Amino acid sequence: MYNDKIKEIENELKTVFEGIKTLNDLENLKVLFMGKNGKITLVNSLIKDVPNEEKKEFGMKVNELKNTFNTNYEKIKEELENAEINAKLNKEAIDVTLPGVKLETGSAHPIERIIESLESLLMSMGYDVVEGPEVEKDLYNFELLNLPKGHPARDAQDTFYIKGEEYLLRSQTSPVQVREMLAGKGEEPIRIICPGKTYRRDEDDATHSHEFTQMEGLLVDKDITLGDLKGTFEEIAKMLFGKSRETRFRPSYYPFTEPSVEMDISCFNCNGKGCNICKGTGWITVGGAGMVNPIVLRNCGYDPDRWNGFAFGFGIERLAMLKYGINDIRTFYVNHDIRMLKEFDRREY
Ligand code: 2NL
Repeated sequence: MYNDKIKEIENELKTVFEGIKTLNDLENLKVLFMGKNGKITLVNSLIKDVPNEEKKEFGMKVNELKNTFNTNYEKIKEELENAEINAKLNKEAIDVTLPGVKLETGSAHPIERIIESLESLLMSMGYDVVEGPEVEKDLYNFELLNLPKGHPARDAQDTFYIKGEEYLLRSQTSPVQVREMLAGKGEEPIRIICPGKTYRRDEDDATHSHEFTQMEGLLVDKDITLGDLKGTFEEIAKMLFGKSRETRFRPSYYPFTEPSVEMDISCFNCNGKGCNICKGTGWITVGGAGMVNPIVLRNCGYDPDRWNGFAFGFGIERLAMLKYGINDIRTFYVNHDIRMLKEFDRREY
């Protein structure tokens, strides 16, 4: 009777694993045979009714049942787990021969490239970069810079005035420097560069835009000379247009500097021999500068008997046009096609 029970389970164990397709099925099977009310567990509990002389053999047979179950269980479990992993690997397989997805990256605008290269050079020379508002007071943009009312350069024809005469769109970045001097209260030396947008009521054409970009520099200290300005300009010229550039100053006029100069570089195209880029002169004007007019120093709170300094200004579009060989200023403002910007990625800066 006990032996029949054992035989029955023994037979069952021969086929019962065949139908198992998932780990879940396998666990259910384990409960069915080895669980608290499992078939093998129940048969095992019959041992108390087995006559003493048969107990040993009965025990061995039940153990055999357990071993058979466990051996099969472990084997099937391993197979199912392997199958599961293989299925997962197949599903997640990566075809390394497929073409990649190209990531589009941005690219700096040529105007920004020039600004950044000037900033990094001048910062290495101890200058701070300072920015200011584009809507300015007439006082800071003109009046304190020795451009009194009635001066031709502040003609309403050339300036965007805003509601009356007190406010305007700045026509240069100098008001930022005026603000710095006023903040310095005639006591602090100043060494700053001021990049930013400026506005003039120009007709737009190949070389003029009503909105353009300037970078001015201002240095105020003691016993500064035109020679200091020349050395500074030389560094800028070589950095932008190459080590073999020569520089020269030509006399000029600005109301805010005295004396005033035009800053020229030897032509990078013909090396000074004369070509169509330098219009046969061998020289190219790249900016203006001068010693800060004592009137401007006094207007801004600096005693011109104790302080002096120089200031310079560059039109960034003009520098970029020269440097990159662009002949129409409007190139910078239209067609912001990444392919146009990418052209400049191949260049040094
Ligand atoms: C040019 C010429 C120049 C200045 C800008 C300046 C500023 C202060 C005082 C004195 Cl606060 N001067 N700026 C001086 C000379 C020339 O710019 O051709 N810019 C594109």
